[in-house]
Amino acid sequence: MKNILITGGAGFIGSHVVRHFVHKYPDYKIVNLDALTYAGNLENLTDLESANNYTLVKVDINDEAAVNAVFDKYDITDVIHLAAESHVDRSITDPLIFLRTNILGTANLLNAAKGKWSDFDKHIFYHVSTDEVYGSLGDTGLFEETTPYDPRSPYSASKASSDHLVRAYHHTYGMQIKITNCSNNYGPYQFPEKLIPLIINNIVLEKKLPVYGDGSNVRDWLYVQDHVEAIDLVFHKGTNGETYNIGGNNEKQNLELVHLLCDTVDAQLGRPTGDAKSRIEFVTDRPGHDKRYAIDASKIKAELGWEPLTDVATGLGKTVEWYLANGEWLNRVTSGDYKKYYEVHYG
Ligand code: NAD
Ligand code: TDX
Repeated sequence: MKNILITGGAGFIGSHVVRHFVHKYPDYKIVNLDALTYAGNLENLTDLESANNYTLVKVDINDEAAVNAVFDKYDITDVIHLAAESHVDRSITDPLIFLRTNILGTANLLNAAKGKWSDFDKHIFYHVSTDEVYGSLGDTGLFEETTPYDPRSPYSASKASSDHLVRAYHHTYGMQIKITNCSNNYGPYQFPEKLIPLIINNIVLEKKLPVYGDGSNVRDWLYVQDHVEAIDLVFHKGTNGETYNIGGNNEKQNLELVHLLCDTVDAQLGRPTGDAKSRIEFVTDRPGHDKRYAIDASKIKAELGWEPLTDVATGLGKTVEWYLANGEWLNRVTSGDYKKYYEVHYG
């Protein structure tokens, strides 16, 4: 019997992970622990409200008593930890909340698990992390699991710290842990502070399309469902104590990606080709902007048989379709605080 605590399950990736586990494993009880910050949205999960193997608890991972109470009440057997502050730009203007949630919050969860679990062989603490912990690549090379950590933003430094803490609980206390470091995800339900949904939203609204610097920075894009399949595999079959890199094999310069998005949205909206592209604006670069991320995902392929299945053209097509069909979701998440954030960040 598994009672799995999924943290951050009301966010972008978390909601896909929760939905996947609730549907695919009816024998598991899934407890979604989420503080419902600006990035957490119950609307991402309305289809699960009637599922009888699913519960949501609104709890902050920093709240020691509340987290312990959840472990006790639901007899938590395993953790898949996604809750985090996740946006690099926000970490540059307000680092402390990233340290609190991503480092101290992770330590708090680890402590709760350590206090509750008597036989570590029977329980898994799975930590979902990012490729940004490895730093920034030049024109060549790939991040491997053995690449030394070199985080360069407050966000990536906080995620690197949390990775180290999870490994420390494995080595010091013998906790069974798994870590994955994944490249940039995209797909439905992503909050429109991140590049892809922000650009889609701005194209729809005929606003400027802000590209940092000269648009030559490279990211490796992965469709979120491919990430979810990897998490499922690593959770069930990954080796205790190991790290696996996950990547999309889809490197794109930001400008090239924005061009693709412009063409895709224009086509789906029946606007003339070139309409959106005319609104691209090169804006002040992100401080410390990592140049290039690219992943060597050969370990997870060799050990667990995982490969990304969705190419960028297909994934972007599906993503744009989803955002255009869910205009009300987009309107609601971009009202209120988002307007203030946008004004301060983009002027
Ligand atoms: P997100 O910002 O969309 O969602 C984060 C979720 O965590 C939200 O539901 C939020 O309410 C919740 N949360 C935040 N602070 C909390 C707290 N103190 N207590 C409880 N819940 C809290 O993030 P995402 O993009 O879905 O990323 C999920 C995880 O995956 C993060 O750990 C992130 O570092 C990692 N990751 C993301 C990407 C990506 O491209 N988005 C890539 C690799 C790894
Ligand atoms: O308005 C923008 N203009 C722009 O040019 C925004 C928001 C971003 N960018 C650039 C910066 C990056 O090079 O686009 C690229 C992608 O930016 P984000 O969507 O902010 O993602 P990134 O900073 O690469 O980090 C993401 O991937 C790794 C997630 O936010 C992290 O949570 C994850 O760990």
